[in-house]
Amino acid sequence: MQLYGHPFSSFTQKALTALYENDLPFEFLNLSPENPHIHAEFARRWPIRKFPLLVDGERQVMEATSIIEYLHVHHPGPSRLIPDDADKAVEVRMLDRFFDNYISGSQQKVVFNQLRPEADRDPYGVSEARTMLDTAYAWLDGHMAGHEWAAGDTFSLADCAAAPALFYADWTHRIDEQFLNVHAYRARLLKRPSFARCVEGGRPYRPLFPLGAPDRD
Ligand SMILES: N[C@@H](CCC(=O)N[C@@H](CS)C(=O)NCC(=O)O)C(=O)O
Repeated sequence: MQLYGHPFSSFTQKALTALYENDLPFEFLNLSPENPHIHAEFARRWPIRKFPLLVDGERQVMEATSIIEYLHVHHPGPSRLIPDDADKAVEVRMLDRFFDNYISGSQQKVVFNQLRPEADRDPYGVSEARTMLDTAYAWLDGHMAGHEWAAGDTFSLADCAAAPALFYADWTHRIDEQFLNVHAYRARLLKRPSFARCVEGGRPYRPLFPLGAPDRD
């Protein structure tokens, strides 16, 4: 297998977490600027140019969630990221959508806005995104009471989404101190060996963080 992505990209880290969970062999194709040939092949394969992208022989899978679903079906391992129980799987997929849409999506809005020329910035959109993050943190704090992982006591697809989402969201829009369950969950995610490996892989790129990476984590 080959994974196109960037070590500092949150959605790449989501897919990497799943690959590392089951110790799956793959080649990482780093979409960093010094690899123009990798960029060219990636753009040919996926004109939308959002990464990660997984290639497995003849098969190509885009979207981090779909990559994790694909790995679950075709390369299963001891870490079962989607529960066999169909109803529990609904919960996992629902929470995966929560982390992508309301935490990662909102934090990306703030970061991408910062990368725009001053005249093209969208303060209204940023303010909406920050409000959404506060609302999402508050909901998550209640949800995580008594939970070790997002969908209960087993690490899942939802936690692969949550790890980079909360890692970067806290840098972008600090999780209020009152949300103790969210802080504790984020700390657990950062200690999970699969995600800790992603954090280490992205560390050299921290100077690229447009809002300035904090001196922690
Ligand atoms: N819905 C996509 C989102 C992927 C995404 O937003 N990737 C970012 C990196 S974290 C990206 O490709 N950024 C490059 C760009 O927008 O040009 C997924 O779940 O994989």
